[in-house]
Amino acid sequence: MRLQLERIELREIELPLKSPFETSFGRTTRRRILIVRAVDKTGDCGYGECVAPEGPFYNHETVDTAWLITAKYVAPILARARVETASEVNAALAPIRGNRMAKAGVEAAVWDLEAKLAGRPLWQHLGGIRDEIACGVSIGLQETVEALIDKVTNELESGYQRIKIKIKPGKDVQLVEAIRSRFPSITLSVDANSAYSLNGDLSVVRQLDQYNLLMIEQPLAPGDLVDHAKLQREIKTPICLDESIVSLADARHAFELGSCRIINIKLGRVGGHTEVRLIQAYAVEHGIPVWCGGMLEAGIGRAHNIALSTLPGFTLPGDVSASARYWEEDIIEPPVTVSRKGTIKAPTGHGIGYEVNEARIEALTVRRETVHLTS
Ligand code: OSB
Ligand code: MG
Repeated sequence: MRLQLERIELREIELPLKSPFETSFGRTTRRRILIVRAVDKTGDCGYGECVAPEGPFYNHETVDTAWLITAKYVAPILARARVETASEVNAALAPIRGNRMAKAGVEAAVWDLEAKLAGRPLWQHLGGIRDEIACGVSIGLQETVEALIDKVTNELESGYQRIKIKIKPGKDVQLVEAIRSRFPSITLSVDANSAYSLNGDLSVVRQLDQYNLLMIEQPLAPGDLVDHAKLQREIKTPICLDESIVSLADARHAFELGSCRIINIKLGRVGGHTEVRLIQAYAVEHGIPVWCGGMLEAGIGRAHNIALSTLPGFTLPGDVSASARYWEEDIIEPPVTVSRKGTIKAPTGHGIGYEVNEARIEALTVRRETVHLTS
C-alpha cells in the first residue's frame, strides 16, 4: 500500500487542565495543542498531536514555532519528497534542524494513516510485542507536602505501578523524605527537569541517593552529558535522561560516556516513531531500560504513546496515564483508562485505535490551516 499524501491539516485547540501542572520550569493551567491530520488521496486520514508546549521552557519549541515550521517547512518538504511509506518521513525531514516536536506531529499522523490503510493497529504496525503496557504517574509540584501525600495516596489506590514527583532546588529531599516515611517500599522516582548543577548541588543529589529511588530524571542541563556522567559516577541511583536525548546519536553518546542508566523516550522530543524505534533498538542492544515519557497529551498523543510503549525495551512503567487525570472530556473515544493493576490495554482498532471526536475538536478549535501537498 503506497501513500499518496494529498494534504496536511493543522488545528490549534485549547483545552483546560483539570488542575495546574507545575515543574521546575513553570506551571501549566491550560494546554494549547496543535493537532495534525494527514489526508491521503483516497480520503483516508491519520492523526498526530504535536506536543510542543505553550512556552520555550522545557525545550526551545512552542505551539507557535511548531505551527510555523510545520506549515512553512515540514509540509512543503514532505510534498516534494513524495513519500510513499511512513518510514521515509524521518529521512525526508532530516534537512530541518531541531524542531523535532513539529516534525513528530506530522510523522505520527502519517504512521496512523499508514496503519489504517494497512488495516491494523498502529502498535502492531510499529512492531509492538505486548498488548498491555505498565503505567506510572508524574505528579507536579504541590502547594504543601500534605497535598503531595494526598495525591500520591490517590494514585497508589488507583493502581499505578510507579510514582514520579517533580522536584526543584528547595523542594526536593524534604518531599522524598515525607513520601518515603509514609510509603517505605513503593516504586518512586524524581524528575528535576534540569534544575540542578553539578558544582552547586552535588550534596542534595547525594542525599536523594539515600532513598532507594528507581531513578533521578534529568538533574542537569540538557547539554551536560559530561557532567551527568560525572554525577552518575558519584551516586548509586540510576540517572535517567529526558531532555538530553533527542536522537539515536545522543543515546549513543550518553551510553558511551556513562551519563545515564535509563532513558525516557518521548515521541515529540525525538522527532517521531522512526527515531523512537532507533533509540529503543539501540537501548535493547546495550541493555538500557527505556520508558515512555509524557507531555500532558490529549487523547491523540496519548494513543501514540500507548502504541510506542508496546515496543521491545519499554520495560519500565511510563508516564502514560488515564485521560481523566488531565481532562474533563478527552478528544478521543473511548477515553484512555487504566486497570486496577496499573496497566493500559493496547487497542484492537486500526491505526491509533481510538475514535477521534471531530465535533469536540471543532468546538475547541481556535486556529486552522491546510497545506496541499499535490498541485
Ligand atoms: O519532564 O516528563 C517531563 C510534562 C511536561 C513537560 C515535561 C515533563 C512532563 C511530565 C508529565 O512529567 C508527564 C505526563 O504527561 O503525565
Ligand atoms: Mg522529564
